[in-house]
This record gives sequence, C-alpha cells and structure tokens, in this order.
Amino acid sequence: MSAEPGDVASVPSAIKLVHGACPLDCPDGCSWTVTVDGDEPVKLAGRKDHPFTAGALCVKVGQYLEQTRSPSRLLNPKRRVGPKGSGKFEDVEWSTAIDMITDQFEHAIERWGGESIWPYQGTGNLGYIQGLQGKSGRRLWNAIGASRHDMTICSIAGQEGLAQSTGTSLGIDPESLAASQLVLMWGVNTVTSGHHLWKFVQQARRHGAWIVAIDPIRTRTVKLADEHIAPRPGTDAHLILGLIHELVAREAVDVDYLESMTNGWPDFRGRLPEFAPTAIEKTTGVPASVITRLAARIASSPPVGIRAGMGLQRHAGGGNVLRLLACLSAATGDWGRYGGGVSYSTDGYFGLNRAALDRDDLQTRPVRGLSMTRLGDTLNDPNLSPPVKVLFVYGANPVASAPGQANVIRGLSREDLFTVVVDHFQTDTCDYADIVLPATMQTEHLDIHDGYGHMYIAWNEPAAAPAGQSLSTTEIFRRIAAGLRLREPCLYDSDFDIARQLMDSTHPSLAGITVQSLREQGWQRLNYPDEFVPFADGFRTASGKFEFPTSADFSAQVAAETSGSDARYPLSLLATASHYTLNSTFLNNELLAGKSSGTAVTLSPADADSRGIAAGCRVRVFNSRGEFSTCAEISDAVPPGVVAMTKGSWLKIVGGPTVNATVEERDADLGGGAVFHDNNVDVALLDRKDIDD
Ligand SMILES: Nc1nc2c(c(=O)[nH]1)N[C@H]1C(S)=C(S)[C@@H](COP(=O)(O)OP(=O)(O)OC[C@H]3O[C@@H](n4cnc5c(=O)[nH]c(N)nc54)[C@H](O)[C@@H]3O)O[C@H]1N2
Ligand SMILES: Nc1nc2c(c(=O)[nH]1)N[C@H]1C(S)=C(S)[C@@H](COP(=O)(O)OP(=O)(O)OC[C@H]3O[C@@H](n4cnc5c(=O)[nH]c(N)nc54)[C@H](O)[C@@H]3O)O[C@H]1N2
Ligand code: SF4
Ligand SMILES: [Mo]
Repeated sequence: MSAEPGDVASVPSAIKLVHGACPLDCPDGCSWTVTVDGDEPVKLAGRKDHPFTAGALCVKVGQYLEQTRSPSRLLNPKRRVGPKGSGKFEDVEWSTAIDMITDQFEHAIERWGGESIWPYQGTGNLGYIQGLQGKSGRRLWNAIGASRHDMTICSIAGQEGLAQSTGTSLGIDPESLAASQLVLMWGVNTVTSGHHLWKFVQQARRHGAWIVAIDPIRTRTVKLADEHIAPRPGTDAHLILGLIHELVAREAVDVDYLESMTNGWPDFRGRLPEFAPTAIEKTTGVPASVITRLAARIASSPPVGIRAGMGLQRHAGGGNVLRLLACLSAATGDWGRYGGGVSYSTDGYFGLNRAALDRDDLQTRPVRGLSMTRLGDTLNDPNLSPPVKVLFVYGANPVASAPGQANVIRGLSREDLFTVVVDHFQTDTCDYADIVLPATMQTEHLDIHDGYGHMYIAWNEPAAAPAGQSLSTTEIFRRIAAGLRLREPCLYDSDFDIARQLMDSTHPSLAGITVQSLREQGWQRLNYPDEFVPFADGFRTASGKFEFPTSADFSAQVAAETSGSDARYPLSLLATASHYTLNSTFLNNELLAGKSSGTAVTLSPADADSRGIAAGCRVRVFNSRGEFSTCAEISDAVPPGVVAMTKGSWLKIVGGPTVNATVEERDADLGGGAVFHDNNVDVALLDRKDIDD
C-alpha cells in the first residue's frame, strides 16, 4: 500500500508527499499524490481515498514524470532564426522574449486595436489557474481588449443541444450510472477516454443492469459491454427517433411525467410516425429488430442511464443528437429518477467564483469572438477587420489538432503574423512561432481542478522547482502585463491570491470547502445531495419544463444529419481518442507513441479487398480537402464504409500531413462545434510494403 499525504509516520524524512491533480483534458480529473525525494518528484500515485480516482491513474500519466524530465523538454525561451516552419530557433533571455512580445502587442494595439490579438488557448491544461477552466490569462486579455477565444473544438455542440431542452449543459452525476438498470454507452469510448467511470458501470452490472454500447466501431468499451449496436456514423438522431417511436407504439412513454414536466410533447410526438424502425434501418444500418428490442429493454428497465460522449457530437448534426438523447430520457421520465437521464459533462456544477477570476469588468467594450476551429479560415481571411496580427498560442497544438491542417499552416506561415507559442515541447505549432516560451508542468505550479466527468474539486500543490527557465502560465502573463506597463493591480496577483479569489464563492456547491480545507485534504466532493437528481424539481429552462423541439427545429435536425456526406468519398473516417496518448500530448513519448497505432488506418476486410489493400500496405487517405499517407491495418472491428484511426499525430514525427489535413473547417449545427468525425474520405494503395521493413 503506498503512502498518502498525512501518513507522515510511514515515510522516511527525506521523502515528502504532496497533493496534486492531473491537469489533462480527460473527464476523470484524477487526484494524485506526488512522492518527492529530496527535490525530485519520483512517483505519482492515484489517491486511493478518492471515490472516482480510486487509487489508479492511467497508462498515459504513468509516463508523466518521464515527460517532465524528458531531454526534449523546452527549458529556455527561444526566438526564431529560420523561416517559419523550419524549427530553427535560438535561446534568448526571458527579458528579451518579453520585450519582443510586448513591442508587438503595443504595435498591434496602436495600429489595429486590441482585437488584432488572438489568445488561442487549447486544452493542454484544464486548471482554473494555469489552464483552460479558468481561461488563464483572461484578465490580461480583458485589460488589453484582445479578441475573445471561442472554445469550439471539443464539446460545445452537445452542450448547446442539451441546454436547448434542459436549460443547461449539465447532465446527471456520472456516478449515478451505478444505479441504472440499463446503461447506454452512446458514442463514447469510456474504457479509453475516461476509464474511471467504468467501475460504476460494472457496479450497475453487478446488480443486474444490461450494458449497451452504441458505436460504429468495436472499441475497447464495446468489447466489455453486453451488447453492441453499430449505427452508421452521423445517424444517431434517426436511431433515437426510432426508439422514441417504438416507445410510443408500446405505450411505454411516461404520460404523467410528460404532462407535468415537459413542453411540446404533442407536437414532437406528431412527427414520430415517419421514424418507424423499418425506415430507421435504412438510414442507420441498424436492423429494425434490434431497434424494437432495445426499445423494449428501455421500456422495461428503469432507470435508464445514458453516457453520451463528445465523440458522438463531432458531426454536422451533433448538437441535436444530444438534444434528442435528452428527449429520450424525458419520454421515459428517466430524468426524474436517480440512475436515469443523460450524463455528458459536469463542468458547470463547480460553483467557483469565475467572475473574480476572469475580471470581465476590465473590458472597456465588447470584443469579437474568434472560433478555435476556424483558425485557418480566420488567419487567411483577407476581409477580416481588424486582421489577426498577433497569435498567442498556449496549451494548444493546432497544427496537429485543428481541422483544415493545410489552411492552418498557410495562416501560421504569414510573414506579417507574430506568433507566440507557450508549451512544454517543441511541437509542430512551435515550429511556426516567432517566440517559443517554456511552461511549467503540473508538478511545478499551483492549481485548482475540477473534472468534467465527476463532482470533486482538487488542489495541486507545487512539488518541485520549475524545470530550467520554465515559468508558470500565470507568471508569463504577469511579466507581459509589467512589460506593457499596465496599472491594474489584479494583473499582478500571485497564484495563491488567485486561488483565494476563485474559492471566495457563496455557491452552495462549495459550502464548507475553503482554500485551507482543500489544500489540506487535496480533494473534496462538491455539496450536492447523495442520490442527486438534477432536475427533480424542474428544469433550468425559462418555463422550468423540459422543452421538446418544435416542428421547425425538428426538420432542421434531421436535415443536419446528412449535410456533411459526399458521395465521391465513400468511407467515413473516425479519428478518435487513443488509449495511450491524449490529443497530441504524449505523441512525442516513444514508449506511448509506440504502443498507439495512431498513425495507421484500419479498414474493414471488405473495403481493403475491394481496393487491393493488404495489412501493412502504405496507403493514401484522401478527399477534396487534402490527404495523408500511412499504413493500413485490416480488422472487422470497423464495418464496411467506415475507417478508423486515432487522433493527435505530430507531422514532424510521421513526416507529413496527418488526419486533420482531411477534416473540414465547418461548423456543426449548434455552437460552432467541430465536425472531426464527419469526414468522408477514400483510401488507395500507395505501394506494397511490409510494415516491418
Ligand atoms: N486516452 C485518451 N483519453 C482521452 C482523450 C485522448 O485523446 N486519449 N481525449 C480527451 C478528450 S479531448 C475528449 S473530448 C474525450 C473524448 O472521448 P470520447 O467522447 O470517447 O470521444 P471519441 O474518442 O472522439 O469518440 C468516442 C466514440 O464515438 C464513436 N463515434 C464517432 N462517431 C459516432 C457517431 O456518429 N455515432 C456514434 N454512436 N458513435 C460515434 C467513435 O467510434 C468512438 O469510439 O476524451 C478525453 N480522453
Ligand atoms: N481528427 C481529430 N482531431 C481532433 C479531435 C478528434 O476527435 N479528431 N479531437 C479534438 C479535441 S476533442 C480536442 S479537445 C482538441 C485538443 O487540441 P489541443 O487543445 O491543441 O490539445 P493538444 O493537441 O493536446 O495540445 C495541447 C498542448 O498543450 C501543451 N500543454 C500542456 N499543459 C500546458 C500548460 O500548462 N501550459 C502550456 N502553455 N501548454 C501546455 C501540451 O504540451 C500540448 O502541446 O483536439 C481536437 N482534434
Ligand atoms: S489522463 Fe485522465 S485517467 Fe489519466 S490520470 Fe489524468 S485524469 Fe486520470
Ligand atoms: Mo476534447
């Protein structure tokens, strides 16, 4: 049994145990203990007393400390000395780097206004102080009137879809799935993308629940489920409507619930006849008999818990799929039962004092928003006014992770664009920077964390000195503020001050949770009742009722499902979460990257045969937007018409464009979300070559 902070008696005196939390973009938001020997963190262990973490981290974070010590870690500020993209840099002092940045900021603000600066923040770190949850740096961006960065790359379409029906993007507490009688793992590969939830699903199974995974691909999660339903990608709205149609036909909808808690059911119900299972079979590829059998299970197994993934909504109609899933739970009355309803993201349950953190009051006028997934289009738009002249990238690697890869690179290559990238490693995006700045890693800075798949808040105490010359993100912003000679005192608050302001909240979720208690304990559960049913007393809509889509919404939804298809490219490419890496993070770790088959594309035997492709062949994956080359794998885990790979490869490691060269910069139906999984391609043989050569 490994020790935890507080077990001081059990550890030698040179050893320190420090509370921490994982900063990565993962729903599980693990709490960990860092063992520090002298000055050196030597071990990370998941907190055993944390109900969600339960003593385990994951295979990726097993390499986190190795990453902090990696010989390729960025340790100095750098200035570009070769052409953009060449990756040629020289070390400079911090003062030189900050002077160069503030000169460019001042020039851009004077000539084009603050909105010519785009603070492009990614999901590399989700902390409230150093990372995305608190939109680190927002105070500074507000003070200088920079453009607003709209975080559209990941989950927004689904959040908006849920909010249209329930008034909020919040779903149920994922832990409540342990009380479900039927669990639908819908477009989510939990065993890979957030494995800690699986133990709650297993609890449900131990008391007799049936687990269905709904995914075009036979993933790790599918293999552990009781049943697999494989719709064609991007057809889930039809599948859900088919199920609701069947529930109505079986008189299995909860009439009392619909009458008392919802609006718009009669109109919605009136549209259902066109979604009979036989029609749905044609659209989705799911046999009508499977749809009727699942509807029968839904009718007979309350509570029905649905875990919806972000993968599900990376499609043209993705926002409305989440909305319709919410409708399924309303039709059965499941929102009213513990263990019933939809789980998506618990983000908004954490009632921290964001106003004090963000300081939007520093803005002197409203600013425009720029969408994260339109980076290429925005940088290349000749009519944009003001143009983007300064791009400040932090916690992001858009050359690898954003859609429209060639367009992004074209934009980043603009000679008149001044780009700063703050990171831990010399990523593909760093290669296009004018200045690269080294950031601290999680063992080296202070932060506060939530988890978007649970209800626990966590403290991350610095456990070691910053590596090399690296600085925390907050310190970088303090130095830029000083370089700009800004007077606003809050721009110079210490990390601890920021923590205090953030926790200074009257929100009931934080009752009894203070900086002191959190720092002492490392994690605490938010104050929500046991067996929490979020909408037991009503929904967060204006009417207080669940809102079914109107007839007009309904038609738009169904149309959106097919808007991205392109008959010239018959294969749907799904580039999803890899078990061994996270987005483009860890792809430079040879051990993890070596385990991940992320660079290979998997075809069904039928699609491989018809193209003359054998396992190990080099192939071209292409569409009208771009192409990349890779190795083929063949497996019946993917159905005909679908090809699969994992996301995140670095161009400089694979030696050319990657999957996002084929993904379009196009908005989903709601919130301007990204459509990564709505990507039609074809695959052709390049040359026959054994993968082991
Ligand atoms: N190990 C690991 N963990 C991660 C990440 C990672 O890269 N690696 N990424 C993190 C991030 S940023 C996020 S947002 C989450 C994402 O985690 P998930 O929500 O699990 O998202 P994806 O892996 O994109 O897709 C999940 C599943 O959706 C399926 N899918 C795709 N299209 C459709 C569809 O139209 N219908 C249905 N029913 N299913 C579909 C895919 O085949 C895939 O198996 O995970 C986080 N956790
Ligand atoms: N084809 C395809 N593409 C996808 C997806 C997909 O499903 N398919 N998924 C999308 C999704 S869901 C997401 S969320 C995006 C993620 O895309 P990004 O937000 O670009 O995330 P990463 O690619 O992981 O890059 C994060 C970078 O932040 C750095 N970093 C980590 N911590 C810190 C820190 O504290 N400070 C600073 N300055 N840097 C730090 C890491 O080293 C890393 O280089 O990718 C998207 N891209
Ligand atoms: S990546 Fe996810 S599962 Fe792994 S340690 Fe971090 S929060 Fe936990
Ligand atoms: Mo994401």
